[in-house]
Amino acid sequence: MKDRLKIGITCYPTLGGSGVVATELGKLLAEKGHEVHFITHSMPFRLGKFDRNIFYHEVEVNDYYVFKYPPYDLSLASKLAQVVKLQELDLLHVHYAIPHAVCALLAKQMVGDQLKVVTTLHGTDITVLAQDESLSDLIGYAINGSDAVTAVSQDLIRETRHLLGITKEIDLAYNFVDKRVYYPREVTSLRKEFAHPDEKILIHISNFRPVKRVTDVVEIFDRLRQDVPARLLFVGEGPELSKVLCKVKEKGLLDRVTFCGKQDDVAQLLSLADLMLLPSEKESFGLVALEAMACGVPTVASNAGGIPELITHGETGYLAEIGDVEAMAGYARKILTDEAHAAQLREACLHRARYTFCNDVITRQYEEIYYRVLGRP
Ligand code: GMT
Repeated sequence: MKDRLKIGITCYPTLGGSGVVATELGKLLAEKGHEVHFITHSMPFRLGKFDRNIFYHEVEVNDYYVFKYPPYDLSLASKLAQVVKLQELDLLHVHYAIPHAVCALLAKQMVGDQLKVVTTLHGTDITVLAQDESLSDLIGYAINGSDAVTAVSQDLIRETRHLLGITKEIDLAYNFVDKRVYYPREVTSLRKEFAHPDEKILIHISNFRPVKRVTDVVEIFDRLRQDVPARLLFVGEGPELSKVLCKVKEKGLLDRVTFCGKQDDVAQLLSLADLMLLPSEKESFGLVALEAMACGVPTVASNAGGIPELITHGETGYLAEIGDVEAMAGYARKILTDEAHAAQLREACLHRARYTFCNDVITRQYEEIYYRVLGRP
């Protein structure tokens, strides 16, 4: 190993894919011998067991009566500066431009230029927030001020350039899965609890935000189950849950659909499934589809954002235009009624997840970026 680095990581510790990627990356870096300090408002939910190279520093928000709104961003910036000084960190790797990169730049001004800031863009900061004129300049400032910027897909890099006019170099660092966690699990007896032997299992995992178009999942399933005996598992919860539940009831599908709520051991559930559905409106990458892929499960998804960089049409799943539930149901039928084709897809999924989006490759890529910004190539 080159120099052992001292790295601070800030992310939304409890939020979906970005929190998962940031936490898993931190754990892998620690395993490689680096010292990793998570600086977040609560304990990252995937942090898991004790590791002597991992530290957690909680950001506490001051709520003095003079503040109309508790200033989380200032508390974070000041905590970042404090931890950097106390622990002599080399760099901060922050996930999301707003507010994390802005706070990291403030901390850098407080402690000095030797501190380097690496910012990873995950999507929402660009595809949603950058469209808001009151925030776009600030996002541009955060990106231009960072010592390195990474994005999770080519599509996100394109969008960042297009929406914000950014010319700075942006490194592509795809999301990854830990192959020791995401692999096809032995679930023969568990499967019996969810479906009869002749039934197929479909799965959808998300935070049920409108952008996920979860009602399309119900539409696809409704079309499919007319001729394919199947069950549908929903994992996760969020603002559209009631709407989805209403649609399930309206279609008379209650006895075919299981709402699993939020779950931790996603690899176990994915291993039960024959197919994942991801009909999102926007998706800068689609980490859940990669997690499914690593468990040997193909995805039928929308041709949106970075999804085509992950899913190869006809090889590791199928893509259809956003909202085309008819086409998506057709692709699902094609996979679920042709055992030989399903087996081919499964093999291709396992191979692609293992070799292209593998934890070792992507972790090394981040390390190279760290050494580069620190001038230690
Ligand atoms: O998808 C979400 O609503 C959560 C969001 C997040 O911040 O975790 O996900 C974004 O980042 C993930 C990790 O890089 C990507 O896999 C998701 O595609 C991306 N979501 C969107 O672009 C909508």
